[in-house]
Amino acid sequence: MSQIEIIGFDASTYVRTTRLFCEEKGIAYTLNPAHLTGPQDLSSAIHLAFHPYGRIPVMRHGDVVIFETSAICRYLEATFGGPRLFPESAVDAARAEQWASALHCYFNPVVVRRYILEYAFPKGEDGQPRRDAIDAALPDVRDQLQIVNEALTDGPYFLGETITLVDLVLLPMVDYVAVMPEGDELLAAASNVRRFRDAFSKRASYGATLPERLKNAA
Ligand SMILES: N[C@@H](CCC(=O)N[C@@H](CS)C(=O)NCC(=O)O)C(=O)O
Repeated sequence: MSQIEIIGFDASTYVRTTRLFCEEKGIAYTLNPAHLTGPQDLSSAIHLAFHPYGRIPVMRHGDVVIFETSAICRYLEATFGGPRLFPESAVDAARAEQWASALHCYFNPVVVRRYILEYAFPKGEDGQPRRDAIDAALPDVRDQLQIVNEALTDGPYFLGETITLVDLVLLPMVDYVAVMPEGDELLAAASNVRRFRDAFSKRASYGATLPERLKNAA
């Protein structure tokens, strides 16, 4: 049977979620940037044939091509063995999906798009991060972290001791927050989020998926 290919860059938070999923379940995969040499290739015809919205990750398994992180993980869960990462009980399954959806729709646009990407891809005239954009984002970043901090009260993970997909969605974003110039201060004010990251960082899947960019920052 053909191997799982994850198409995307290792720096991408959502690509890391799918890699974490494979690692946690013991699924062999390759990270294959293939036709992707840089962000500009996301709008190439070849990539749009895989992902009509020009995003990553995409998963290829033989003839099966899936885009969108949750859909990829659902396919992997249904196709392979290993520990369950989608909870079984109705309440836990709904809770995990509720938080995953909130992270995609509310947390990511603020914390990744308005804050982390401002540092990662500076848009200032002098090639520097735009200080006014970062300062405008920071109160909203703090609010988002507080909401998740509250959800992690029992912790260390969203559903307690057992890891599920939603934790794999959060970890890559929090890992970038930690290395931002304001990271220490932000996580000091969100101690459950810091505990979550500390617990996750002890898992083998964490080191196996650490982006080059974060290896250099550590
Ligand atoms: N809803 C998508 C989000 C994917 C996404 O936004 N990926 C980012 C990388 S982490 C991306 O492709 N960014 C490129 C862009 O926005 O042009 C999913 O769950 O896979």
